[in-house]
Amino acid sequence: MLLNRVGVRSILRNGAIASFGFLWWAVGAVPAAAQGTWATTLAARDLDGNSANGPEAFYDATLRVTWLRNASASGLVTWWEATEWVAKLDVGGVRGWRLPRLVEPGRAGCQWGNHSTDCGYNVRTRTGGTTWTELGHLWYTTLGNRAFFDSSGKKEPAGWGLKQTASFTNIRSYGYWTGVEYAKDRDYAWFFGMAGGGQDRIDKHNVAYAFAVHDGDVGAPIR
Ligand SMILES: [Ca+2]
Repeated sequence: MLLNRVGVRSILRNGAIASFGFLWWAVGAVPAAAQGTWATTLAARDLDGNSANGPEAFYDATLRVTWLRNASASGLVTWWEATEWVAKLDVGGVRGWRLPRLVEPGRAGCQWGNHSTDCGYNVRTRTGGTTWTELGHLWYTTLGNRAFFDSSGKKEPAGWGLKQTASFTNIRSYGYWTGVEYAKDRDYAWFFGMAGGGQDRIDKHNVAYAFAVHDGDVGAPIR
């Protein structure tokens, strides 16, 4: 359990390790067929008044939010820098972006596990009308990716990793900030690891990417 977390953190901190690990683990792996919902739940949105240059965002009909298409526009930033970047973000005149949300189910703090918790892999993403983790829902449900550990705790199941990115650009196999501080220690914030589907908290001084999201449906449909 401890090793899992250390692994996630070393991947978050060091892109070289992430790249090496990703390639190494990919050897002999059987790619999974796309199983995400993106073809029916994500809709292209134009934000810059130019549909010829393609969409700048995707409306997520399940979460009722709009995701910025470029998933690494922030660069690698601390949590405070991510918060500042997203608050100032202006895409074709559209402002009001935020970092992804996360709601801790049950008691405060990380309850580590491989299934249906807030911390670890195969985390609880959405039940009833409650979205527990927007990034987790995007990675597991919308894109259809498989985690580094399956729900029974088996390591490196076939097809694990960031295999599906739909039509987003620049999704990195790296950590992504949520906007949510870790309630038990506010020097930490929650993040989601795009490399292997892990969710955990990490010191805000680390650098990770920021995925901008906007409430509701903004922009114009592109056919
Ligand atoms: Ca456009």
